Amino acid sequence: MSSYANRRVLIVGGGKSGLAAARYLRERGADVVVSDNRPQPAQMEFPQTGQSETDSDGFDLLIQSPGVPLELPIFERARARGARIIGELELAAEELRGRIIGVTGANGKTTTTALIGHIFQHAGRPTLIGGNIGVPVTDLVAQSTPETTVVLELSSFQLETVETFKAQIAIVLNITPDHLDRHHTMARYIDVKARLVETQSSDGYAILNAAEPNARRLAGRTRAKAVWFNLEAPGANGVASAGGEILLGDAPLMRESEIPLRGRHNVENVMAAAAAAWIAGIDSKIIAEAVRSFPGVEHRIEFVRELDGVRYYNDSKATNVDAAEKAIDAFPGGLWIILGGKDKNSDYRSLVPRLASKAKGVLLIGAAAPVIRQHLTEADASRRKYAVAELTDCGPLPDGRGSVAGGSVAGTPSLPMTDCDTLDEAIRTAHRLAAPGDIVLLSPACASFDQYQSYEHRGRCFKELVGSL
Ligand code: UMA
Repeated sequence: MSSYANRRVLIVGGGKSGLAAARYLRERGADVVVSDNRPQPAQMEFPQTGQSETDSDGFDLLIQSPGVPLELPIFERARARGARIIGELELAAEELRGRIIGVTGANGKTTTTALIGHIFQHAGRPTLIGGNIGVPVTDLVAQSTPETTVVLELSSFQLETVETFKAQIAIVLNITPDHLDRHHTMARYIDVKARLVETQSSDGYAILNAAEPNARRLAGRTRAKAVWFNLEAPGANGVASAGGEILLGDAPLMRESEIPLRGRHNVENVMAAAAAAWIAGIDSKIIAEAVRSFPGVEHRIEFVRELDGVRYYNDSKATNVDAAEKAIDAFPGGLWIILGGKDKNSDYRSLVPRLASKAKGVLLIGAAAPVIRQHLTEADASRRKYAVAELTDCGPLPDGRGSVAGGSVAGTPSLPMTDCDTLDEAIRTAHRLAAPGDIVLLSPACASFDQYQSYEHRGRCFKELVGSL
């Protein structure tokens, strides 16, 4: 008999993850109730309750959905009386079989997860893919066997409650600021991400980005063997890139130019995925073949359409500043970039140097538009002041550049920003203003929840609107 038989379990958050956990527990005989802070459909298959402090009374096991913060009073009270609080990942861990590859990072984890799945499938290995990528981990349990490779994209929200979950191969791509509205400090965000490697044992492998300090430092927090990938400097014991060639240890894998995805950050994703396949004993020819045939991930610098010589790209998955920077880096210039959505206490100032050199226009949408405008205006003003200082140092130029006129600098134009409110208006504005050769890029640097159900929903809307131009 399952240890959950007749046990009362409260699922907190009745979304994709919560309902999968509820069904999983019901199949094991548990008495499940779902708590949500929004009214649920009348035909909801489970008994429901609200999300006030006392709604967890009488339950000694609570399953937290990824999007529900652990600091809610409903959890505080349950915790105070000794109830167990775990996430859906930890729930699944008990029965999940096979070799588990866990992928985390602020950015690149969806692409890397999908690519690892693609390589293992190409190599004929039985493979399951899930986690934050959109498939709850409990939904994979029934299909998993000791021979399966289970590739999991894991967000900080999912790792927050990990106790016994253990990845044989863990990948940490990068830990740059994200979700600070939820985790509050960078230190806390790093601690949560570190759970992925902290639970590994000494026969496991931690694939870490040697070029990213926060990921690199996790080598000191794991018992697993560190395997490095490094875009910036070749090194022993890992995957490197030298002279445009990716190397597995000392052996060439493929040329960077053969990767069918835009952007240097995707070279890192390929290196990390190749390291996982290499550890699993997949032949390097098969790895390279699979990378070459990888179709990419929807909503990630996804080409949508060319119209009147203007190319439109959907990067709705760029829900933080670092991801948007990587997307900007992937293009040579001529950008009309759409920024905005739901702010996550982010700092948008670091976008300015890239925008100043590559953007023809910044189109602001959603609830975050005022804060983005404020940050970009401030950083742009100091950029232009700095440019004045530099020009003045060199003496005035013959064409008058370097002189200050009315508080602005001739030759150092300010960043052109337009408030568009909605995606629809932003696309129509870009369509009106863009010239042949330009790029219209939705890479919003924000979550989607102010105007959309998810980043996927926002990306689909973008594609539909662009399709209807
Ligand atoms: N809810 C509450 N109380 C709250 C907040 C939400 O009751 O305080 C309820 C909502 O009303 C809703 C439900 O919780 O009914 C939503 O639950 P959820 O936000 O945990 O979302 P799920 O539908 O369960 O989807 C989750 C992940 N969502 C989040 O982490 C926000 C999905 O990742 C994941 O694909 C899915 O589980 C399956 O594992 C999405 C995501 O945005 C893609 N992830 C973040 C990201 O990538 O940046 C981390």
